[in-house]
Amino acid sequence: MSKTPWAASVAMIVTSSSAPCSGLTIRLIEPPTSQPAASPPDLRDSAMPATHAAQPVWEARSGDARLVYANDFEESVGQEWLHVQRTRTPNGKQQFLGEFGETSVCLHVEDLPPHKYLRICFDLYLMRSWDGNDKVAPGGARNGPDVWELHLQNGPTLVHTTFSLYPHGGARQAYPDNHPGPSHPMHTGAAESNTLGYSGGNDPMDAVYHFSLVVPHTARCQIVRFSAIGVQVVTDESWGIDNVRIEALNESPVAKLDADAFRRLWDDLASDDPMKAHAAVWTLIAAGDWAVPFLQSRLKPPAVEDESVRRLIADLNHPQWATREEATQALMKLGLLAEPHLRQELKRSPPLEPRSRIEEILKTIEQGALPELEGLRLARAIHVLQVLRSKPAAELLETLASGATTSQVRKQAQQALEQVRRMRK
Ligand SMILES: [Ca+2]
Ligand SMILES: [Ca+2]
Repeated sequence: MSKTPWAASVAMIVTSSSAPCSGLTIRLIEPPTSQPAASPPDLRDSAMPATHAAQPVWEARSGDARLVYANDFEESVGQEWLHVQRTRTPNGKQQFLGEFGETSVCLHVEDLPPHKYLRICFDLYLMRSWDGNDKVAPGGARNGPDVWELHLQNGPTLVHTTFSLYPHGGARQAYPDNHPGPSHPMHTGAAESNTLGYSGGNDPMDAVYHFSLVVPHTARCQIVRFSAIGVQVVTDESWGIDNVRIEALNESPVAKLDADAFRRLWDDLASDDPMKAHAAVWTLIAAGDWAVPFLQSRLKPPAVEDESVRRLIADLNHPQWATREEATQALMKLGLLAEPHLRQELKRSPPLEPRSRIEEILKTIEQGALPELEGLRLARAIHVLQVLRSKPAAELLETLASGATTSQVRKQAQQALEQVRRMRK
């Protein structure tokens, strides 16, 4: 990997007994004006993985980003990390923090200036035979899933995913989505594949993933936790991080999005290109609470008047076949929204034809898991709300957790809501 332009700005760490959060103080780095770090934040470069940059749908705001921490691990690690082990990649080009196996590695950032958003950038190096979503090896041994997580202590889990690098088992990975979730081909979204010089058996086996995530944040101290969960021994599956960079921002780097931009983001959330969807998720998170009313307008079940559903149910017994058929289709389209009315009608022992039509509609609703991409869109939107974790975001999660939707969506929303409630206590 090429040396990053800001690599010279390694964080200056001082110990201070008067630090507001006790222990270490990370001294604010004012980036030199000649360095690209001083440029206005531009999500076109940072929020979107370089290899799959989707067309941006916003204008980046003029920036107020302040670099508060940077380390490329070429010179030192520093006491802000609980783990200090460094390794040079076999290709000799990079020194990084690692290698690690199944463990958590924490960065303590303290004495942050007043801010409303935090941008967290780093490179994740993955080495050797990560098994992605795979659970069981031939013979019954447990292979995975091999989970990697990024979590803000006392805050949200930003990434909880799996990676696959092993080329022979066909194992697929959750990244760029969260796990459990969909499965994508190995190396999806990787900025580099097999460049670091690691191997498993006779095969080159490593990958580099760029992360650049903006989250609403105001705390003066933050512990950023990087973890691998369920991986095998470090000689078989390992990871490390490099080029860590933290910025404090006073305003969202995403300029206020208009209705068209939100519509495109909504479409992208259900894109069959997972990196496009990933970019939409992190754009909505970086947009902060501007995103919530928009998501609310899309996620709240449409109000259905009881009377109109009752009329459609009555039409199932209409003398004209075309009207009966039309009502059947309309009720199927209403799906879960019509379900309670249909069940109520069944209890009244309707005549044979409407009864068989109602049974058919209910069967379709029960079997009708959401189309795959629609289900993914909802899971991604729920992740946005979980990371935003504001009061309106929590209220919308509450609506979804109890709303007229599939049991899977209700469960995902409930889990997200529980995490948000813990954070908001
Ligand atoms: Ca490095
Ligand atoms: Ca494994």
